[in-house]
Order: sequence, then structure tokens, then C-alpha cells
Amino acid sequence: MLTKLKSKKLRALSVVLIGLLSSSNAFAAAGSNLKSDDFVGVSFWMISMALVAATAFFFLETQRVTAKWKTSLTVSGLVTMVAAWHYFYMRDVWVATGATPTVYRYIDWIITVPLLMVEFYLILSAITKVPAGVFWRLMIGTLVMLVAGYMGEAGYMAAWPAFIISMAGWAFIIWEIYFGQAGKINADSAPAGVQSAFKLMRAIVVFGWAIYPIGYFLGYLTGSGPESSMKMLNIVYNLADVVNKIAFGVIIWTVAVSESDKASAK
Ligand SMILES: *C/C=C(C)/C=C/C=C(C)/C=C/C1=C(C)CCCC1(C)C
Repeated sequence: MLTKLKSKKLRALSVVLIGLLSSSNAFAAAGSNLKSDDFVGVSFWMISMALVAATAFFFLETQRVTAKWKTSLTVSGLVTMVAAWHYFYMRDVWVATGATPTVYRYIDWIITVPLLMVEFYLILSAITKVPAGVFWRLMIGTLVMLVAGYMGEAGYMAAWPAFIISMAGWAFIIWEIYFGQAGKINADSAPAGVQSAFKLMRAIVVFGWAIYPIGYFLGYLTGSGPESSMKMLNIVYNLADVVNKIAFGVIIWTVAVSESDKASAK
């Protein structure tokens, strides 16, 4: 019974992965060749593949943890899967045209960043009851941050004011997870393993996420030539995604496994 269920899951997973791979191949065939000195293009390729591998890993590892941690790991896998898919497109836009794939980047963020915020809610919900206000405040902060950022990058708004509004949205998120209700619930009710994961995750929201506004600053606010600043912008955003999507998921995986092992040892 158990093995039957498992093989079904594995089949479902392989369908997902084959889908990912074939969509990338179809697109690559229509695109152009990656040049050996196009390091931004190389980073797009490497990160696409790392995201695919991370997706398979997170989905498969859901089998190893107890029920209430499965959702967190599934969400981690969704984040890397959605990002991988967008990376295939971003990579081709960059390699074929040398243009910054702003629209794909933000479509990716508007899906994956709320999912990352949900992770805070989920890891706290795995241990105690969490009021819905926590969830909504994290969502509102995310929306303000991303909508303003997009308006600045796509030219609907001047780069500086958009930057400032977006920074305010990010600050609001940080406030909630450090000093707001989310931070308090963690400090008051979470077991040690969850607390340390929560602390690492929120440190990522401060230090890992800080890489994006730095990229925006270097890309739009330094007044350097558009070609070099766009290379800088894309390399910085790509590296930031490794930390904030893959490493973030790995932290959740670590706590999910250790808390599950503890539960089964009881
Ligand atoms: C997986 C993608 C993630 C975690 C993306 C996060 C993006 C940000 C934290 C972006 C923040 C920005 C600012 C705080 C100001 C300038 C504009 C943004 C949108 C780059």
C-alpha cells in the first residue's frame, strides 16, 4: 500500500520534471547560442539547472518528513519550480537579445515571494495557531515592495521614488517578522529547532533580500552606461535567487527533517 502510494508520487514528480525539461528544450531550440564570454548568460543557465535540481530534491524529500512539515517542503519545491520555469525564458531573452527580462522576472517574483512569505506562516502554524493578520501583513508588504519595484524598472515611475516606496514595503515585512506578531509567536511558542530556523529565515529576508535593492541601485541609480549596468543588475539578481530560493528552502528542509525525526523518536 505504502509503496504503491510512493510510486504514484514518483510518477507524478517525473511528469512534472519532464514537463520542465521539454519546455526548456523547445525554447532553447528557437533561441540562439550561448557565447563563451557571456557570463550573465552563463549564470542564467547555471541557476536554471540548480533550480530544477532543488525542485526534485524538495518534492522527493516530502516523503521523509511528518505530515505537518510536508506542506512547507512542497511550497519550497513550488518556489524553485516556478522560478526554474521563468529562468528558462529569462535566459533565452538575455542570450538572444541581451535585454533585461524585467517582465518575466517580476511575474516570477509576484508568485514566488508571496510563497516564501507563506513559509513563515506555515512553520509557525505547524506548531501553534497563528492569526490571519500575520499572513495579510506579510502579503501587503510584499505587494507594495514588488509593485513599486516594477513601476520603477519598467519606467511607469521615476526610479528613485519607486525605490523608496519599495524599500518601505520591505521594511514593513522585516518589522513584522522581527517585532510584530510573527516574531512574538516564534519567541513565545516555538520549540528550539523551529526558533532557530525562523531566525535564519528572517536573517535571509534582511541580508539575502538586501541583494535585490543593491542590484536595483547599481542598475538604475548610479548613472553608469545602460549596457554595463544591465549586466550588473542581472548577475546580482541571479545570485540573489540562489540564496533566497534554494538556500531558504534548504533551511526549511533542515528543520523539517530534524523535527520529524524527533517526533518519530518519541
Ligand atoms: C525569489 C525572489 C525574491 C526573494 C525576490 C525578492 C525581491 C526583493 C526583496 C526586491 C526588493 C526591491 C527593493 C527593496 C527596492 C528596489 C526594488 C526591488 C523590487 C528590487
